[in-house]
Amino acid sequence: MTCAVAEAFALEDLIKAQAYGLGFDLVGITSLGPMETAEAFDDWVEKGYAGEMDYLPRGARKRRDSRLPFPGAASAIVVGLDYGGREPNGPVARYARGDDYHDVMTERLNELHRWLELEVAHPIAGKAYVDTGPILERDLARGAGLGWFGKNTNLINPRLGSFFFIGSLLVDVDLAPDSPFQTDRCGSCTRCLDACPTNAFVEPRILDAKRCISYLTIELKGEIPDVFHEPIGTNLYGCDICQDVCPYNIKFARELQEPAFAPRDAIRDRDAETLARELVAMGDEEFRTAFRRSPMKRAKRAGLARNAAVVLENIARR
Ligand code: B12
Ligand code: SF4
Ligand code: SF4
Repeated sequence: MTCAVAEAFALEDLIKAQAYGLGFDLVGITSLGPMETAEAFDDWVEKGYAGEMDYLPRGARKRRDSRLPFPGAASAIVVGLDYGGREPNGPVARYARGDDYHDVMTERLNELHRWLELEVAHPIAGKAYVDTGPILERDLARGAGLGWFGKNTNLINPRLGSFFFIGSLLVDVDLAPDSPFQTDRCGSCTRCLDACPTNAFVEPRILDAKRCISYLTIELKGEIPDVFHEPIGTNLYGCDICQDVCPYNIKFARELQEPAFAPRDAIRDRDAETLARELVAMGDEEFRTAFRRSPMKRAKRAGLARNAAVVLENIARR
């Protein structure tokens, strides 16, 4: 766009307008460089809190400095996409009920990239990341002004809560950065720490992932240790408890707007018992069809059947 109206606005404003137009709920810009929380990340890995997620220490060098994942990049356009915190609680965490957010957001960030090239009328080297590279995304998003690190470790926006995904477009253009989000708005609240059924928080903002239901039901490859069976309750895939109790979500969580994240047929309107029984009985082909483009594929059929068995054990115990 080279009309007089566009010339009256800074490129950063046009980028944000375009990103909102593409459906993102939050947009900010940050310069790339050494990450503020690099040391916290190293400590976390060193203490063994990453469990079996070997890709985290493997990418540590790049995670420490956001200029490294995409050499030549100078700025990040960081976006947030809401996934409907007002949706009812259920056996599958809200983030995983519809299409895979990696695909949905990467497509849109690529569209933003193409638009930017047209806008400046020359090629721009850049790459979209949505949990698809060695980036400390919450740190990047805080740097772009999107929110603060809650005691439950989630990035919280004061007007949206925390039920949003983070994505970024790294570009080789020096854009004027937004101010980082400076304040900690958790105050003396400890609701999330108190509500976690597996006591996964070692201290505020430090999560031992090995104890987190999200890790146990999604990332862990082997058997779930017995000690966690009962606390898992009816959480079949992921967990939203430490977000559900957060006052910022209670007040600001939104109705689901993004059709791509609407629950797919295979899980819609199922209580935990029905869904668990259906998953245990599912064959390979049926599983592939039911969970095509779903984040739930990550746990594979065997992982979901393992989780379902734990949930059924808990229901039988009632
Ligand atoms: C590994 C991982 C997990 C692991 C570990 C989570 C964790 N808290 O570390 C598991 C499998 C448990 C997990 C679970 C979930 N995840 Co996850 N996960 C990631 C991933 C791939 C890396 C996170 C990471 O680097 N962890 C290492 C620790 C050290 O970092 P951190 O917890 O993010 O903490 C940062 C800050 O809190 C701060 N910090 C740490 N210590 C301290 C101490 C002080 C004093 C201060 C001030 C700051 C501070 O620095 C850290 C590094 O930047 C990111 C994507 C990405 N590439 O970043 C998604 C990501 C963090 N996950 C996400 C989501 C949605 C979830 C779940 C909600 C899914 C669910 N419903 O089941 C849960 C939430 C559980 C929770 N309370 O965090 C979103 C979070 C969006 C948001 N608004 O925050 C992300 C950003 C993916 C995305 N692109 O949207 N996840
Ligand atoms: S996601 Fe669930 S298990 Fe994990 S820290 Fe939050 S409340 Fe605890
Ligand atoms: S529940 Fe309270 S302490 Fe936890 S993240 Fe929300 S405001 Fe912060």
